Amino acid sequence: MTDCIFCKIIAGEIPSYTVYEDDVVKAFLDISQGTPGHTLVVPKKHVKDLFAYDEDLAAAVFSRLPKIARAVKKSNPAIKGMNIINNNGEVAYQSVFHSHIHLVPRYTDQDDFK
Ligand code: DGP
Repeated sequence: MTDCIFCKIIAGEIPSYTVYEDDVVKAFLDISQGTPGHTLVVPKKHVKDLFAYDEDLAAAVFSRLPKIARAVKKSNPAIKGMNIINNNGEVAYQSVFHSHIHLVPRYTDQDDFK
């Protein structure tokens, strides 16, 4: 999709800090760090939201989460836990309409998590 910001990041037309990449997903740091290390896991195929996935793509994308979560956790020993967030639809706070999964590292139960 030509006017999709995440398609442009995947194509390398907009810079991002890549955490992980393979043939199915690209994971990169969120521009707005909820906590340090906040990462977005994005399917390379343009799908709008969860409702648009078929089973094969869902299996391929979501099965990669543990590996990427471990890589983020390993990058900083202070990370003690992680939230996985996936917003679908404007009413659910989705603002970029190319599906993505937020991995939000947690350091303490008092994190200033925006
Ligand atoms: P959501 O509200 O769930 O659709 O989250 C969209 C996220 O995308 C938001 O946390 C900020 C992030 N974001 C938007 N534009 C860019 C960008 O150009 N680069 C990066 N790295 N992240 C972006």
